[in-house]
Amino acid sequence: MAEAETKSIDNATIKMIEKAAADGVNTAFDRAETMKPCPIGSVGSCCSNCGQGPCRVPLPKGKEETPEERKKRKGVCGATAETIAARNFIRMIASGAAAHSDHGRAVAELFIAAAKGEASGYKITDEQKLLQLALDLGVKIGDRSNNEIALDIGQIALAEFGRQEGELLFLKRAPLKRQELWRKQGVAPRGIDREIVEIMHRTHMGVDQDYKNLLKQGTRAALADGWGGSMIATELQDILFGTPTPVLGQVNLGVLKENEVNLIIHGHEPLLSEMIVAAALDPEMVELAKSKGARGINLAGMCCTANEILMRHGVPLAGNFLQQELAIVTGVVDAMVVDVQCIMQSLPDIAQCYHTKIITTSPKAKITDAIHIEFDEHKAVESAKEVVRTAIENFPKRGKNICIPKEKTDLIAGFSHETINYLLGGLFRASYRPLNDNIINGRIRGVAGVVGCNNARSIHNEAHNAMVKELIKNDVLVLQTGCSAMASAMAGLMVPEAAAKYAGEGLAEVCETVGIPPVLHMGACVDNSRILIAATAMVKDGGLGDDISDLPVAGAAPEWMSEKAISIGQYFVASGVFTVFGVTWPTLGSKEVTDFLFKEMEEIYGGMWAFEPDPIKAAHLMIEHIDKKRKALGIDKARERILYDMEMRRELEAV
Ligand code: XCC
Repeated sequence: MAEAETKSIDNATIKMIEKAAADGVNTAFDRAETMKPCPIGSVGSCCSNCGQGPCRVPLPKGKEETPEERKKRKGVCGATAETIAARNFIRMIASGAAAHSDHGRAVAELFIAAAKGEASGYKITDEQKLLQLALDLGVKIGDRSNNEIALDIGQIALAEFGRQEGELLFLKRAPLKRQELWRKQGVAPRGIDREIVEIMHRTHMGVDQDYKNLLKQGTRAALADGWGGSMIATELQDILFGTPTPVLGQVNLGVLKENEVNLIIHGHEPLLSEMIVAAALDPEMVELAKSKGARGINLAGMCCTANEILMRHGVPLAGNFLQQELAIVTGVVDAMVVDVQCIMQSLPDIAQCYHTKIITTSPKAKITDAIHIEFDEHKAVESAKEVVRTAIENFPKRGKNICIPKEKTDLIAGFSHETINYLLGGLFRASYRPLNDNIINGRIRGVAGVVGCNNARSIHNEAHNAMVKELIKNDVLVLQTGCSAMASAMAGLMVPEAAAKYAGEGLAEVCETVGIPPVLHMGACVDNSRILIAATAMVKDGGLGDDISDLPVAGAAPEWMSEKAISIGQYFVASGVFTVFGVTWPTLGSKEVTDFLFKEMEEIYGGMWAFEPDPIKAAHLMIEHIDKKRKALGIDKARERILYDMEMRRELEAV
């Protein structure tokens, strides 16, 4: 097996890793070989929170640790392995929640500017969702204009970030039992920023030194992400840019075009990318491209921005996290424009070997050696045109060393909560009833959310594909976001035909009846909030218990790497979902902290974490959990009976 084939299961990726090697270009795949993870830091046992350290608390020698040995495992200040692991873990949550929430804040600010008419190019697109949200938030509708209503909504949403007391408004969307549990546990978030700041305070040297108390604050901040910052981002983006509906798209590096200006939009916030989509369609820009010898302008997305513009405009996906450098290696990317999150600092270095211009746009995220074109939402159209123009002007500078892999796969995206509701029940009786009924009758065994990143420490896309295939084979409907969704799309799992090919009999039957793929693309990582809403809708529709923790559902991030994934996982667990992560687990340096997350959390929240790097084993942990919940609901018999009948039918046919 060639070396590149040990790094990805995707042919386009393998080809570009080989081309990078031939071109003398160093990528994350190479760096992952030379830069080994620190064995102490990777299990959460290194504390660098003060100037007396970093204190590296070694792992216990042997299985049973004596009290004497244990005493030696302390930092200079006396911090124990538990305190250090818990502090590190919740600092990851703080960072992840901050990233999602700052995204939500930017959307809220733009929403207000648009409502005031101060952000030209932006307008309310989904009126129905605007009015629904107004009802949810108690905003007066009457005969007020959309912009007046939107202004109130935007201000209420923005105030959630700085709220100091009470609790976040969207918590009320959760099942009642869950809300009560959060209140009883003291983890109902007061304000988004407040919970994140409090983590930074508590983890400062010499503050909170009880690992359970630290983890509790981690839970509170994570809930402020899922039911706060991320949910605000998703809701307001839908209203501004449109709630996603099914759309045909394509994925993989093969979407790049030799004869067109290729502009890749990479990052997370759709504020900029929406405008770039509009600017690329501008006849003036298309003419300019033609005047430079190009046939047109080809936009493609990378990472979560890709998911945002795919869902709303059908813009193709160039690839997921580990393909960002490789896109440049094709030699045909005229510009890559980035905003925030998951952007590798190596991009300008690699771009130097080709002709690509790397353009940063956010004052929060500059990269040395990149061009900076600051995105000003008040002059969004001009900013976007400048970016597109930069790509066009660079087109004639393309070299001869180009290679576009032929791989590209079709997918259907755009399965927002509203779309699933509609597809299942129709416009006038939209509901989750058919889903619940098919879970109860056993055709669908359960539902799994498979989300998250790629990680250069594991084989690109391998775990995503193996896990998702195993789940659908076992009649588990899969909901996806982020880079994980793109991995499944590349493997052809997001088209309706995938049901007959890969899904179990029961799931395939339901997918064929409704006309959906067995794996549903629900959007970017902030759109994990859509999964929370979908789970709540399942509870509210009845027949599957009265809380999310009663549902036969599970979550996973088999190739996670981002701190955002930890925040997402924690809010899923605290919302009652069994959640399994692959690759590595950041608290293994403390048995107590790990046991709390893996076991005790289930007693408190009904959901818990697990760590299993083998994706097939992890899928079976999820299936076991789903079956456990089916049993508790008393619907395990229905499934057994149906399978038995089908077996019998097959046997009869064979005779
Ligand atoms: Fe980043 Fe969101 Fe992870 Fe992909 S999945 S590597 S966080 S782009 Ni969000």
